[in-house]
Amino acid sequence: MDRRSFLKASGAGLATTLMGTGMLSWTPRSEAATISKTYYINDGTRAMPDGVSVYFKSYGDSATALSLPATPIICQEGDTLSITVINRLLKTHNFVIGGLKAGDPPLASTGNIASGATGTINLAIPSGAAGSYMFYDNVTGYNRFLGLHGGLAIMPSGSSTTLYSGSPTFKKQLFWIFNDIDPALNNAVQLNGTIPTTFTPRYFTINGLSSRPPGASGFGDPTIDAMADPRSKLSGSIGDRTLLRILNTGMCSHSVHTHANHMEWLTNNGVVRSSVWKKDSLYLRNNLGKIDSIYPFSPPPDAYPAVTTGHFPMHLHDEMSQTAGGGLYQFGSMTEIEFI
Ligand SMILES: [Cu+2]
Repeated sequence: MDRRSFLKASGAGLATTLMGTGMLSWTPRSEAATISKTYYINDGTRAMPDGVSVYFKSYGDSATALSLPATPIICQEGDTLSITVINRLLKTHNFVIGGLKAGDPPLASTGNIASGATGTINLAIPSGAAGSYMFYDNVTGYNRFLGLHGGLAIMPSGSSTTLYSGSPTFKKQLFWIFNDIDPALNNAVQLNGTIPTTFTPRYFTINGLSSRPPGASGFGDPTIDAMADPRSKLSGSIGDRTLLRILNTGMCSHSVHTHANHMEWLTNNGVVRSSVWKKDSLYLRNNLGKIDSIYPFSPPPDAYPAVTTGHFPMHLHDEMSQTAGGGLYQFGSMTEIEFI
């Protein structure tokens, strides 16, 4: 087996085991249920594309394993969310769910969780709340992009194919959570130093990873390379319409650009759009911006001769976000779109 085949084979094996934290799997129910999840607020370091080790905090699945972003939660309207958050760190933290719709409590929160303490949320999901949400820490303005964030998907009751009642339908769904990292901030938090008043990002991630071009260390490794990460990569055949739940935890606005197909643009910052536009680039607002769109997996309309398979990128059309360490091009927020 040559190196390329080996990387493909090992990638496929890992994709299977990681699927539980990647592509959202969902079986609708006719009855409500209680969805329970425990997160551990922890910390650790991760190597950036230029080899620099950077400090992060996360809502981990275990006491010590960093999870960037947190493992997503999926539930349906009518369910009760029962979330337990254990703070393993020395600072006070919390866990809030941003932007549940009007008529709900505007912000579901554990309240402050002191060092070593446990916080809980017990929240009945009302009808009409179907959509995509970010949960995060807002004890400080920066804990969110230090890594304490994740996605919550609320499905319409009984549906596995719609974002909201009457929406265009999809077959698969996943989160794309974008973040921007200024190591000066992360280092200051790690060292308990003075928090910088400026923010100059050097690294850009999708679901906690940045991409690696061919030949770079980690290329093709789904635990390192965002192009191969099953949590991010779009892989489908013609007709495998995929819902993209796009969240921006970072401080930079972005231009999300897909190749081969335009996206069907369903929502903007939590509001259902009055008509569905087809766009190849979508403006993603900074600081909790969010978009839902469907990647239709239609035959690429501009290909000549016509094709139904191939490999294409999703990248951000703001050029800074394709770099790392201030200039390493193609080490930024990208992933692969694979027509199989
Ligand atoms: Cu492009």
